[in-house]
Amino acid sequence: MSNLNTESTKYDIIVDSPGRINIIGEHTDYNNGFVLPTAIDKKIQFKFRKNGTPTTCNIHSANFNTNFSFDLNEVAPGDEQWANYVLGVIDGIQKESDKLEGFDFVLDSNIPVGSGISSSAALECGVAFGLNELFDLGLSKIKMVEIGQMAEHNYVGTKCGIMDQFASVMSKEGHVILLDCQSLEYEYVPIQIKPYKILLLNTNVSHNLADGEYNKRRAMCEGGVAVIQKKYPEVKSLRDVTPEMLEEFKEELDAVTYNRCSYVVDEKVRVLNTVEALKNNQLDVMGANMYETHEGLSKLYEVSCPELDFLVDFSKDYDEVIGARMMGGGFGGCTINIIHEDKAEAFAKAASEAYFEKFNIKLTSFEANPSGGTSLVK
Ligand code: GAF
Repeated sequence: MSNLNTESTKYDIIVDSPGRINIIGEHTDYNNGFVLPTAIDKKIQFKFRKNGTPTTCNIHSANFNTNFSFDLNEVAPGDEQWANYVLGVIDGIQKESDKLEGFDFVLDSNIPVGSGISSSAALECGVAFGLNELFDLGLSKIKMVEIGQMAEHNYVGTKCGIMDQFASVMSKEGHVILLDCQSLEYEYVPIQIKPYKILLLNTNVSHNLADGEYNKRRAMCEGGVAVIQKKYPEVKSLRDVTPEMLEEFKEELDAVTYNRCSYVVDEKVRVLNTVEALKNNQLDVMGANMYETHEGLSKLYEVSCPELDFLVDFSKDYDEVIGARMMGGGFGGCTINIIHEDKAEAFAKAASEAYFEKFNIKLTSFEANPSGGTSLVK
């Protein structure tokens, strides 16, 4: 373990595992709806090697400058949160295969943690992908995606949907993925938006109610479905509910549950509409839908925060921004902005100044380029 992180150490394989953005379709994945994500050019790089022991594993995070060791026979959630993502993946792999032996890996990331571009899925999927290669486990890509998702449920406690892990593993450069989270059927849609580009503004806040509130949103949606099912037993999730059907339950559902369900039901329509717009190069329609999504996430689903709302409102004064919204689980992280390439720098600078003046927090910004999924570098 002593030389785990030195340049001279020999590694067997190198894996890149990316973070993701999502054009539209937020909080729809666990409601069996549609999403439109892609991996981006921000990633975690892993170097793996077998260490010749039967069960000892050592990992090193260059970002946290921390080591963590464990035994393959004693895998369980612990106090070290970042390691739990890894341990959850090991647990999932061991349910599928008995071929794991002792290994070491180091990881180095340029994904800003807590920015809503899913460094956690990149971590889970990179570990699953790397160990699959290292030990020739024969796991399919979908199996790795599912193992990553279950690690988050069982070892971290977030009952997430499948979008982040799917995007991290399955993405294709220059495309977004229209994913049906019910059937897992998907379509690669080219994202040709020149002269516009995708700019992320990172609030650099991460309000810590995120995990508990996320699980509460999911439970509320399921509660709404349970009520609707009494009249419509064929409804299995909010995916199956139309706006007209939901309207029938306006009195019966409490106002908060009704609002949550209403956002999800409308978002399904917006995603499909946005895909058509993208295919027909109607970027103004795509942008308008993104603003509507933000409104729904902020007022009905209540997963935004003052910092995100401020940045989205700020963008509305700029004609060069055709769409903006909060992205990911919410309560902090980034806004995604579709902006004319000639104006991106000036807009980011103005947003940064206004944001600092309002919140006394430094805004960071970066361009996001749709990229390929988890891959073997060597
Ligand atoms: C988080 C979750 F991990 C995803 O599954 C998804 O629900 C997203 O929030 C909201 O769309 O990133």
